[in-house]
Amino acid sequence: MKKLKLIVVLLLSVIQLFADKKEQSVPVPAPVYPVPTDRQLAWHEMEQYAFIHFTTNTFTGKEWGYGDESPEVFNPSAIDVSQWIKVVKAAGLKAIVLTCKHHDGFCLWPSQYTDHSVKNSKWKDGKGNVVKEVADACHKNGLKFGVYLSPWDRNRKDYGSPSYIEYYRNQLRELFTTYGPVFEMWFDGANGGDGYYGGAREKRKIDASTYYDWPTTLKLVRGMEPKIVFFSDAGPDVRWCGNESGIAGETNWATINSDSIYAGKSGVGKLLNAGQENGKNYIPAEVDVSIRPGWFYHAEEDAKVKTAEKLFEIYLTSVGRGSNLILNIPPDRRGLFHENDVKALLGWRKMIDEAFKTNLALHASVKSDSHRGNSKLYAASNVTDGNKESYWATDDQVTSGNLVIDLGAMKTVKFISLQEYIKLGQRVKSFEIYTWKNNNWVEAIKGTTIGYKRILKIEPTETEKVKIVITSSKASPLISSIGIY
Ligand code: FUL
Repeated sequence: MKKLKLIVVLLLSVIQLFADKKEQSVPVPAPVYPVPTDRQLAWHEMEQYAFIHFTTNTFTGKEWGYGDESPEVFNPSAIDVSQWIKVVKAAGLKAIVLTCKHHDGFCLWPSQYTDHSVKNSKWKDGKGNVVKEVADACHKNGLKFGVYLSPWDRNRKDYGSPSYIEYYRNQLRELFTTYGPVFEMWFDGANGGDGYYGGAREKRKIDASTYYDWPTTLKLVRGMEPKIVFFSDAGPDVRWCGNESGIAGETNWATINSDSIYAGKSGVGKLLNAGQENGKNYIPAEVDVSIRPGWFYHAEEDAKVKTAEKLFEIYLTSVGRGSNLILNIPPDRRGLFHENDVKALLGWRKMIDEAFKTNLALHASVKSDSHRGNSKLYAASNVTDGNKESYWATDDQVTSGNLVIDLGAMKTVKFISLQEYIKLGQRVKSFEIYTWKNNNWVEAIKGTTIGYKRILKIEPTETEKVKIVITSSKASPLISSIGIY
């Protein structure tokens, strides 16, 4: 009897061994190039962070300082960076990108390369340093820190000539060796032409495609900060989404041909917004938008702060479309986030928390019409297992398929989130979502791209089952997660 038991156990183990071998022999899907770099993947996972616009404009009421503002005007009466940090964290934002220098050329740190900085302001008798305060506070409080250093400088006498490029690079050296680590560098493509320029008061035109010699500058910064992501209209790591209203493309490819764009090029808004299905470079879009009409604080806009509801809409058209959201919150003349902004931000956070509190799909049972090599490595259950490294996949050549998620009981569904396993490239070109109603599949919504993340808002629906149909894909679709809320 004992012997028989042993033989059965042995036999079962051998069968299991063969089954495991067979599973492992199913090849991993080949990547669909281009694929994201590790630093882009880490960037995707941040999803949302704060932008902070602060300079002499806050005190002069301008949006674009001419460059002739006296540094003395910069004088916040009650600056408290710890309030910024507290609110940013409470709002669920993961970092702060600070305008260390905007187009007016005024530096928020006492740069050794110019007198046009905090060192000649009244604030703290010229001993203050906003960049240091913000960078230190971010690093101490688990937030990442990012640098915005305007390439266009309306204060500098030599703007437009080669020596200005040296000045700009010196400042980058200064910032990156003193206030790092820096997760993102924001290169603004804006270049309005006219300015003070050391007293010249004229219009200067530069050739944005060549003047800055970006490759050399990026190499310099990358040498100091290897993991940094560079934002500009053209990337190379992260591209502009083509507008400042908080709206990534409904079709949003992270892929684009970067040789057709450069920072400051006009007329490419639509291209940047949608990306290109067959683009040769992986450059996902970042959505920059301000909580107020302007980028800088103006008291007359206190009643025009975006509402929590508007911010929630923006969340859906940015993070919900596979982009990252960089939300600008400009400190006021005290050097504080205004009460109205704080209220809107906290209200917004509450709305996000409530909407996405319970993922009804987590560990729910899922069936697919097929899965890769019949291997459980690629089974449908991977989309609800809460593990971002596992995914459902089809056989090569199978570029459509469906997944049915059984919620186990009637539930009210309002949002559905989808994520592709983008490490192997963005693939899905179109999809449809259905809910089960009166013994029928009823279309709830359809869409085009998914990418890192897609969040769909549907009419609140009572249902027991949800079906996701991938209708077309560049190759075998790889879905790592489905959330139902
Ligand atoms: C634009 C700038 O001109 C605005 O002032 C602001 O900094 C925004 C984020 O980018 O191009």
